Amino acid sequence: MILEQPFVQSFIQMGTDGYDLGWHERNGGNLSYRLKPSEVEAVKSELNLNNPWTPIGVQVENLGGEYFLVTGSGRFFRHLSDRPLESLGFIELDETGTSYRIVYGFENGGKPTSELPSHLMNHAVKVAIDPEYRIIYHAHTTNLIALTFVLPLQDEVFTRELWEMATECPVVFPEGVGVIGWMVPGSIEIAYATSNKMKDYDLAIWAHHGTFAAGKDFDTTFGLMHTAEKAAEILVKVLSMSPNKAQTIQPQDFRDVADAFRVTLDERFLYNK
Ligand code: 2HA
Ligand code: ZN
Repeated sequence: MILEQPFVQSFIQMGTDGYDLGWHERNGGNLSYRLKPSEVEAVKSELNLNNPWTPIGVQVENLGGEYFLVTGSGRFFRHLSDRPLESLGFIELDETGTSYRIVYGFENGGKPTSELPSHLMNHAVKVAIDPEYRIIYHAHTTNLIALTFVLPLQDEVFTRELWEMATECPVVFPEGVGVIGWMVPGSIEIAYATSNKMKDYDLAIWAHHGTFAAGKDFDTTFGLMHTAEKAAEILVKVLSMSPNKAQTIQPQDFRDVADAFRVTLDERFLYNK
């Protein structure tokens, strides 16, 4: 039974955890997972391979023939665990990476997330960097969104401010975070802009909307989103108390953390204020 597969259970658990943290009001957010070949084999006999192909709107050549588990358009994360067959489904991409077809789930007239172009383009960029990447997660992270109204929408500023809020941040996301200005969600343009940031980062913030995280397994991808959002929550509290910090982590402190934890931090984030 497909729903009993461990990766499906982990997918549902991750979405439910995000819902419990308040990141998925109504139909907000979406999640996609690229199956391993062994997982495709394990579910293949239960798939329906007769549905029509639908254009994706973008070409993801290096994902041709891959299978994805995806949340449904207009569906609620709140119902991932009690109505999984309506809330999620599997898609297969054609060999050219231009079309997909539904092979399981999305019951009662469902279809994949409206952000499918962003998800697939992000997967395409990440697979080209490292084939171990499997997960793209979009959440309406309250505090990261709040910060897009008050901080300059620059990768350097968001990265540095989040790093300063928790010592573990530069260890958890040493490559930093990308930020893009407001754009129409679900569009091809936002898919290109997001995947462009994914060339450099595992986190991309959409101004006044939410956050994308990329990762290799469910725990680290969720943990990445959680860590960045927690840092943003601290920053919102700090800014609510005072526009100025009385003390903070300094550029040389970050270099010392980088040495101790053997990570590389780009000097462009360690500017003097
Ligand atoms: O699925 O989050 O960005 C609803 C959204 C669109
Ligand atoms: Zn969204």
